[in-house]
Amino acid sequence: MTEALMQDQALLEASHKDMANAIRALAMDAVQKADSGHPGMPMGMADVATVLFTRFLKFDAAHPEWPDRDRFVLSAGHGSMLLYALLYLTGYPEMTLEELKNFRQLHARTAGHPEYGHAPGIETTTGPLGQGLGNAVGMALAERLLNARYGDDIVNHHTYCVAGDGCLMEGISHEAISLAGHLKLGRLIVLFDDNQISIDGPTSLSVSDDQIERFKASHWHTARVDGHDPEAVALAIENALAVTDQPSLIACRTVIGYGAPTKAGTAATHGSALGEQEIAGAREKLGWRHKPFDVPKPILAGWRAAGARHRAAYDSWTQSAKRLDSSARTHLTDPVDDTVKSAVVAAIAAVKSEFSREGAKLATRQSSQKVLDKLLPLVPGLIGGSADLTGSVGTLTKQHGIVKPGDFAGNYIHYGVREHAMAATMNGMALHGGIVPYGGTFLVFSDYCRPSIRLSALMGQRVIYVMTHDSIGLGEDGPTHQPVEHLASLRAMPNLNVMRPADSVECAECWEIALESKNTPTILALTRQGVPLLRGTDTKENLSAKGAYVLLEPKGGRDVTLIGTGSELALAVEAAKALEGEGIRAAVVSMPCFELFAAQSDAYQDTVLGSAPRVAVEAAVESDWDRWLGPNGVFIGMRGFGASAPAQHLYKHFGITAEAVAAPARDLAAKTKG
Ligand SMILES: Cc1ncc(C[n+]2csc(CCOP(=O)(O)OP(=O)(O)O)c2C)c(N)n1
Repeated sequence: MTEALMQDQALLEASHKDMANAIRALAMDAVQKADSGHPGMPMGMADVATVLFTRFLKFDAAHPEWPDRDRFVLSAGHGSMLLYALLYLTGYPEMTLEELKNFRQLHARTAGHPEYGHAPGIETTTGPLGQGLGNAVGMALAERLLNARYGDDIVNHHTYCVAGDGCLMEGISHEAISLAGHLKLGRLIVLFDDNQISIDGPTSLSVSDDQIERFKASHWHTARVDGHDPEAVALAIENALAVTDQPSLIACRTVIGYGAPTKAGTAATHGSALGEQEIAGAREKLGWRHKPFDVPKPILAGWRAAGARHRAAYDSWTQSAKRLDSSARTHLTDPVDDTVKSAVVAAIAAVKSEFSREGAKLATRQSSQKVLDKLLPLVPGLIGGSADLTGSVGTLTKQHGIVKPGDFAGNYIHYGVREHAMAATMNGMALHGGIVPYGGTFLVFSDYCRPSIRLSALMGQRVIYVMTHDSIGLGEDGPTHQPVEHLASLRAMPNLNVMRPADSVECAECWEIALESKNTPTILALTRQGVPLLRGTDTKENLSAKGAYVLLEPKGGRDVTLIGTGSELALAVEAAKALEGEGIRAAVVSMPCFELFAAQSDAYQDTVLGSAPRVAVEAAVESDWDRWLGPNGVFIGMRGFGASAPAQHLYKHFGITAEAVAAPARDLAAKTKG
């Protein structure tokens, strides 16, 4: 018998019931051993997952990196044992039985919630409910975008997402569902674990939405099935696959903790170990008479056969991919390879010297648009968009084509007023591979994206957030629109580069860094108002890449160092000039990115900051500026919310002026001198 025939045979011989029970048993056992975790959801969804993984999901456990695999997203991330059990059973080499036994332990691949990068097969980090659903929309969108570019031979897969009541209660679900329906993402299939239980008890305590009607209203294909009837589930998936111009929702009515003799169907199974007695009862009830973590050979063989079902499809895909030219093949997984990188470096150098030659006063949002115009033809995977602020944030260029419902040839997405889903969708696109997503909104609305920004950072994804109107400098729209605490709160997030360029040259440099930061997302905090060009010379090196650098060094040593970011760097320069007239030697340091500066050597930091007393200026709250200011430093910035007025009046009103910078600098310099 050939290997393929033997596998078919093994899959045929293992019964659906045994295979699903293997998931249930592993989930019960791992949670019991860890004495923490969520057994109810995996036990309830075991039948649905078994049908999906043994009959539909296109994957090859031996080649988890296959770009044309179907994506499986466990949005209900607390049910992580469902995913870990599936990865082990189907034979992903890195998900061993040992890992399951170490569930939730330090350094195990089996973290409490699935973490991207811990093991192949974990397509995204989930746990904050609803995020996975947003990621799945992004993956389904990425698939269509790449399909439009590469064709069916190369990109032709589906995205499946398991979401629970919690995911669908979250606000992000509304945005994500609505966007997916609008764009006609027919390759997206959501399997809703409709068990009517969440932590507090029955969902009737808090929600009475008709989910089917809700999805229908957003133009989804919908179905309702008994989630414990494998044939009904299979038929529903088949029907969903046949619908190509609408995403599909399959509401699977399940029993949480299915098989647990006294706790099934109750919130008691949601988030804690079942206990030895209940587990013994469940083994009895399910007819699973095997020891903890023991999956009998024929059942495991059935599962392993499922993990290898698509080997021939994988092989034939590899043949097709060989026919691609080598750069197209690389860009499928690495959209900023060395060739693209050197083209970007050259383009940025050119645009920087253009900016410095022209010397124009430009808002950094405008400079950003000009930079994008140059970058777009060079980075085929660059996909832009904005949350209904396209004209204001400068994310669209003449080079763009618009992505339309069912038409994915374009490279610009009108996300609508859906900041949260925009961010989660961008995470999904970046995770899918082949795409570098960027999206724009006002910096103040980073709050509306924050849970997803946090996941971009945690997962180390190259997602670029173009966030404009970055201070009181936006003027008349007033304090609701003026970020004051946002820079500080974003800077507090690990693995996020918060970049606030001071002029068009720095703006170009920040774009270059953002594109090269493969494992770090970027916030580009950009101005609404025009800012003067400060880097008229010295444009060759990417000075922003070190996070901070000396813009002006006075002759004969420093009496004081003035540090500025973004639009306020010009105030520092103006103050330095005024001080120079008084015989005070002030250096000016530009600090577009705290995080990159913090990563420099002590020696470099010391050279930039110097030993003279320091004054920093930024139209935002002080927060952790003291790390750069030293013991006697002075901060000039905001102390509370802004106000509605023309920008120049606001700067004066809040005391953020060149004179306000010069005054303490004068005092500090006098103390040093005296
Ligand atoms: C954004 C967010 N809020 C709250 C939680 C905490 N939490 C984890 S699971 C859960 C209930 C989810 O209910 P459901 O989706 O029905 O899962 P099931 O009880 O069926 O396992 C909650 C509130 C979370 N993980 N994420």
